[in-house]
Amino acid sequence: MKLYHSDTSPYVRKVMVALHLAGKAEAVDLVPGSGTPLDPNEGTCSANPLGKVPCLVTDDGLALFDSRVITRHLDATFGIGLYPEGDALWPVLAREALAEGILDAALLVVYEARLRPAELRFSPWVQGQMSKIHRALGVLEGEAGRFGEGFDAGLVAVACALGYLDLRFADLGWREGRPALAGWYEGVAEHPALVATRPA
Ligand SMILES: N[C@@H](CCC(=O)N[C@@H](CS)C(=O)NCC(=O)O)C(=O)O
Repeated sequence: MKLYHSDTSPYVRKVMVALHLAGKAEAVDLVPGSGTPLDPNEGTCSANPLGKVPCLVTDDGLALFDSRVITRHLDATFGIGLYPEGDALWPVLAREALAEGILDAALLVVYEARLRPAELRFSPWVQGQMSKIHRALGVLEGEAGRFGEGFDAGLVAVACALGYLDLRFADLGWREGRPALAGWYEGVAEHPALVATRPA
């Protein structure tokens, strides 16, 4: 397996967490694949026309993206248990999508600041993205008391989203007014799979 990778991508981190949980982190070749819409990575584009990491190329040469497709593939291949059977699947997928939405909004804000020329920036649009993040965090705060000890794909995604907020939005203070979510994250952040994938 080959994984187009970036050390700081929270989407890649979800995949790496799944690989660690599967005990397969060593079975994958990590290929540096960072790029942006303005400066796409050639290697990543050769496997994923969207030019985004993560992209997993299986031993059979199948290129898989995006992160949710990859984690699902890893779960099916290695029996990690991230995606439950039956009706229990839907809340997990919904939470995974919610966390992904936090990441999508956060990444757009990061790109806006890094890539868009200052004179073209539109702050209400950025505020709209930040509002998405706050609303989603509010929902997660209401649910965090029921997260429990284990991991599923939704909780892996939430942990990676919160880790990304710590990395790129340290001033946001997402823990303020969200004690249940903060308490859950404090414990889960010490899980070996999260420690091993913590962005430098
Ligand atoms: N929905 C995708 C998002 C992946 C994504 O946006 N990755 C970023 C790095 S954090 C990227 O490669 N961006 C390059 C680009 O947008 O051109 C997934 O879940 O894998």
